[in-house]
Amino acid sequence: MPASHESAVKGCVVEMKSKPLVGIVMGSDSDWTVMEKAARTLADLGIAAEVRVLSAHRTPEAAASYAKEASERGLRLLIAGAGRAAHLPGVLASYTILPVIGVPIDSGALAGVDALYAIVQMPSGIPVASMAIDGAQNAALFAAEILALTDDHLRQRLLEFRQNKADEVLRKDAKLSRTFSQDCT
Ligand code: RP5
Repeated sequence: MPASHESAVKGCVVEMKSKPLVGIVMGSDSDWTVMEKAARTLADLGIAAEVRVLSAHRTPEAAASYAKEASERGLRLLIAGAGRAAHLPGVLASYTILPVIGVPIDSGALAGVDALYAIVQMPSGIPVASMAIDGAQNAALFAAEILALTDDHLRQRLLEFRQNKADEVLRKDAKLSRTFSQDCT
């Protein structure tokens, strides 16, 4: 990673040396175990991010102010994770025209299907891109793909990420097929 992109995720804080481009927002600190994957992936790709806990229901005014000010503060994208009646991504999207990527969180009784429906079924006119249940890593990668449209270095890092994933699968394939053929002889 280039020195200018040095980063570290420590607890609930993503330390970056440059100004945050992505706001990672979640409805509760109980969402952090899932949303941490988004923070780590952005950090690995050298994308500066900030992390906030803001609730559409418990702190609606703070959530609205955050979304209203996000663009002028220099943020380019929001990733919003929430569980249960997961209105946070939609509420943020209603106050900004920055792209909002929603992460439905499995927070119990309905295993995240409640949050998935709440996030994916936005009324037309106010879009939210919904990831899979607990799909925080893909949210970060999707954000990176959008940012890479205007950043060739980031595009290169994403291509390397893809290649590493492919190499990992090829290694696993080779290992498993070797083990299987040995077991069968
Ligand atoms: C949602 O309710 C949050 O996003 C979280 O997923 C869920 C439970 O929140 P806590 O009761 O753990 O704070 O608003």
